[in-house]
Order: sequence, then C-alpha cells, then structure tokens
Amino acid sequence: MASPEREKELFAVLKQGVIDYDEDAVREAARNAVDEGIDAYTAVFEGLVEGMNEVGRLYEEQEYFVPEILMCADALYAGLEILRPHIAKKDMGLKGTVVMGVVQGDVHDIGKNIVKMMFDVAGFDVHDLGRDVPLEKFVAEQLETDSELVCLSAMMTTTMVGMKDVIARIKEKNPNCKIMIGGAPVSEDLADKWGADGFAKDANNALKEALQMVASLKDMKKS
Ligand code: B12
Repeated sequence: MASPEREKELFAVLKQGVIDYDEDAVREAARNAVDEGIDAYTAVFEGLVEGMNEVGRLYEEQEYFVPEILMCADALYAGLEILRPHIAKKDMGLKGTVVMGVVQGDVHDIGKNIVKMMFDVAGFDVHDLGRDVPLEKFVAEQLETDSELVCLSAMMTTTMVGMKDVIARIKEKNPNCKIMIGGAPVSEDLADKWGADGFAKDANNALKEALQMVASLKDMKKS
C-alpha cells in the first residue's frame, strides 16, 4: 500500500507529465500507480485531469498553442489507457442507457470522454456518438436506443447553441427522455433556459446528476 506522500508524488508526476506532453513519464507513473495499488480513479482525476486543466490555462495565457495541446491530450490518453482498466466498476444501484456526444462543429472531446468513463464505471450502457455529431443524429440515436438519458457536450460558445435545437427536437418526440448538458461555456442558467433537465460542471457531478434523473424516471414509471 502506497503512503499518502507517495500517492501525492505520483499524482504530481501524472499532472506534470500531461503539462510537459511527456507520454513516457505519464505511462511510467500510471504503471507505478497501478503496481503500488493506488486508486486508479483518483489518479485520473487528481493527476491526468488536473494536468489538462492546467494546459487549458496555459492555452488561454497563450503560452501553449494547438500543437502543444494535441501532444498534451496524447499524454493524457496514454495514462488513461493504463489506468482505466483498473478503475473498479461501481454498482450505484441504478443504471440506464445513455446517448452521448459532442455537438456539431465541435471537436473538443476530452471532457466528454472523461464523462463517458464515469458512466462506463457505473455500469451504464453508453452509446457514444463521438465528436462533431450532426444534431439530428442525437435524435435518431435516442429513438433507436430508447435511452433514458442524452448527454450533450460543447466547448465553444458558437457550437453550444446547437444543444438548444437538439433538446427541442428530442423533447418533441420523447418528452420523458432526460437531457443533461455540459462543457466549459455551459451553465445551469442555460440548461434551464433551453429546457434541459440537468447540467453538471464536471464528470463526477455528471454521474450524480444522471443517477438522480434515472431514479426520477423509474419513480414516474412506477406511479
Ligand atoms: C484541448 C483544447 C483543444 C484541442 C481539442 C482536442 C480534443 N480532442 O478535445 C484542439 C487543439 C483540437 C482545440 C481546437 C480548437 N479550440 Co480548443 N481548447 C482546448 C482547451 C485548451 C482544453 C479543453 C479540455 O480538454 N479541457 C480538459 C477537460 C477535462 O475539461 P472539459 O473539456 O471542460 O470537460 C469537463 C467539463 O466541462 C465537463 N463536461 C464536458 N462535457 C460534458 C458533457 C456533459 C453532459 C456534462 C454533464 C459535463 C461535461 O466534464 C468534463 C470533465 O470533468 C480549451 C481551454 C479550456 N480552458 O477549456 C480550449 C477552447 C475550448 N478552445 C477554443 C477554441 C477557440 C478552439 C479552436 C477554434 C482554435 C482554433 N483557432 O483553431 C479550435 C476549434 C476546433 C473545433 N471546431 O472544435 C476556445 C473556445 C472559446 C469559446 N468560448 O468558444 C477555448 C475555451 C480556448 C480559449 N479560451 O480560447 N482545442
């Protein structure tokens, strides 16, 4: 069992490895974390995701540009590949089917992939449509899978408006389907305004919110 200091040390290496787009360092730290019995879930969030959040800040300060960011994303994924199989499946008592994707015009899918990982871990049946997804595809997939939930992600103010459209189209066809939206420019206010059933600022809250929605649907079906 690793000491708390060792855990912190490895999380810091994972974080810095993402920032320095050092795939080898990330892989080594991820393997060490697994070998030393460190919780893989915490390593993802306190190491890899923290690193990517810092990369976002560096991009905004114009210290990093697109090529660096892509390399940072590769480093994050290299770590995720090793850690992900070691994240214990959690039985949350409730699960469901979810259609998920990043809306049309938007290729930012790192956040969506982290959210997806959370749903996988909780045992949801996830239909991941990927990124830059045509709006009508969300509607078609929801109808085809009869999913309880649709999760829409957008990272740009220009693309997030597409969510409003998807929400209206899905609600028209299937008013009981729950829709959750997220991504950096999205807010609770927007979710309310556009008729979404939920919003979450990060992957942890996304799962909590989803479980509540599925529970309320099951209650509705019972009564
Ligand atoms: C990585 C990145 C890229 C990468 C994307 C790689 C990839 N495969 O994802 C690349 C280099 C390709 C890229 C390109 C561009 N980008 Co960019 N990018 C970023 C950056 C730096 C980080 C985003 C990220 O991955 N964060 C880390 C993850 C873990 O966090 P997250 O995405 O926020 O996700 C969390 C939550 O939001 C939430 N969440 C996410 N989705 C969902 C969904 C649901 C349902 C829920 C509940 C929650 C949820 O949970 C996640 C995990 O906790 C941001 C800056 C920033 N600070 O966010 C800019 C940023 C998003 N990009 C921006 C821009 C402008 C662009 C480009 C137009 C740049 C250009 N000139 O070409 C292009 C656009 C391409 C396109 N058409 O989409 C702007 C958008 C501005 C705006 N407000 O509209 C930002 C904000 C940078 C800036 N300040 O200017 N980018």
